[in-house]
Parts: sequence; structure tokens; C-alpha cells
Amino acid sequence: MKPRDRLRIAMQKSGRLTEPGLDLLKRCGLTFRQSRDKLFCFGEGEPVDLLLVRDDDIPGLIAQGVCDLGIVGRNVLAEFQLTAGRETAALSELRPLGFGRCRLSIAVPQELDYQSPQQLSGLSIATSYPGLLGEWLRTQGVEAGVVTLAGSVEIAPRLGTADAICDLVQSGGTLVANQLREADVLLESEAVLAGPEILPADERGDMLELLLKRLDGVIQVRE
Ligand code: PRT
Ligand code: ZN
Repeated sequence: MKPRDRLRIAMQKSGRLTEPGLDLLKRCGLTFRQSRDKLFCFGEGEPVDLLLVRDDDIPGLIAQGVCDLGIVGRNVLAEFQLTAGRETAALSELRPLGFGRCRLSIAVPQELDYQSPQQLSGLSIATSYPGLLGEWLRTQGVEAGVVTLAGSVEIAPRLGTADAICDLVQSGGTLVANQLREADVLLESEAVLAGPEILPADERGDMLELLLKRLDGVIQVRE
């Protein structure tokens, strides 16, 4: 790959993390000229550009070195860390960003009197997070079936394709609408700044350090 001298940040193109992510970068003094296709935004003041993509692609883009940093949900980063192959570059969470808060939870039919994870033994659980769910089940010593679905996980119990689900919850409204109830929390999530475990040791590294300093300032003021 061609060496780059500008820092490149991957961000969600359109979704819950887009507006708060752009706002945070603006507060860090970064402004962008949007390109016509809006996939690549050239940074005007500092040598920092944006790549706007689906959130699920962000960890892979950093691991491949296509981007240096990413703004992504901890849930997506943690799932990637658990499921990416050994040959993939290791990623780390550089900073929690304080928006996009939600939790990855087990939810069960409302009529089930849930007391402990052991009750999930022998059941099938639908999720888009097979890595995180599998790890949690292992630590709980529970053997359950994992049904991996790309979306609409919450309707799986009603359709009869699973007994319970493991999905993101924020207000809990979606669970109630589907006659489900939150039973256990696997992961408290929020948007994070993700990067490679080994930071670049060139101009990009210097810019990254400056960006982290500004981020810390912005986050401190907000708290
Ligand atoms: O197109 P792309 O793949 O980029 O977008 P996406 O649809 O995968 O992502 P998006 O925008 O929905 O979410 C991006 C990130 O926001 C997630 O990875 C989380 O880190 C974070 N986030 C915060 C949430 C929620 N809150 C949330 N409530 N992501 C999803 N939800 C969904 C959840 O899956 C469920 O369907 O909202 C529903 C639950 O919400 P409540 O309020 O009814 O409980
Ligand atoms: Zn997504």
C-alpha cells in the first residue's frame, strides 16, 4: 500500500453515530470539504481526512491500514476483536466518546421468569453478535444455540426461529413492542475512537497525538 502522510478517519456514513461524530471532530478544530459522492471528505485545515462507510466495515478498514482511526460503537469493535482472524492486525479502543450509549443485552419473552443465565441452557438465541454472545455463554458455563441474523433480531422469538435474543437496547421500547424483556446485560456500549494497537511512527502519529490531546480537552469540557 502507498504510504500516506495524511491521517484518515473512518466514520459511519449515515446513522446514529454520524451527526455526533462530525460534531465532535468539529469541536476538535477539524473541518472538511465534502466530495461529491460524500464518501471521502478532504480535511481543510489539518491533514486529516474522513472516509464515510457502513459502521460494520470500520474495524476492518483500520485493521487493513486503509484508515488510521475510526469512530464506531464499542459493540462493533468488540465483536470484530473476537471474530477477526489471527492474521488480522490488533485494534484497540483509544478513547470512549460519550455518545451512542446503549447496551448489548439478552432479552427473553415477557412471560419467562428469568432468574439466571443457566435458564438459557438448551435454548436458541438470535443475535447479530455471535462472538460476544458466544464468549458470554462460555464464561457463564451455559450451552445454548446461537442463531446469527443480520437484522430484525427482535422478531425471531415471535417467528419461532429462536427462544430469546441478544441485541442492542437503548430505551427498551423495541423490546416492549415485541413482547420481550431485558434479562441480562453483556456489554455497556458507547461510541469509541478505535485505532491500531501500534500507532504509526511518522507525521500521522504526530497528528494523531495532537488529535487525542484536543479530544481529551473537548471531552473534559463536556463532562
Ligand atoms: O448502515 P450502518 O450499518 O452503518 O448502520 P446500522 O443500522 O448498523 O447502525 P445504527 O446507526 O443503527 O447504529 C450505530 C451504532 O449506534 C450501534 O452500533 C450502537 O453502537 C449505537 N446505538 C445506540 C444503537 C442504539 N443506540 C440502538 N438503540 N444501535 C442500534 N439501536 C437499535 C437496536 O438494534 C434496536 O433495534 O435500536 C433498537 C433498540 O432501541 P430502543 O430504544 O427501542 O431500546
Ligand atoms: Zn451496521
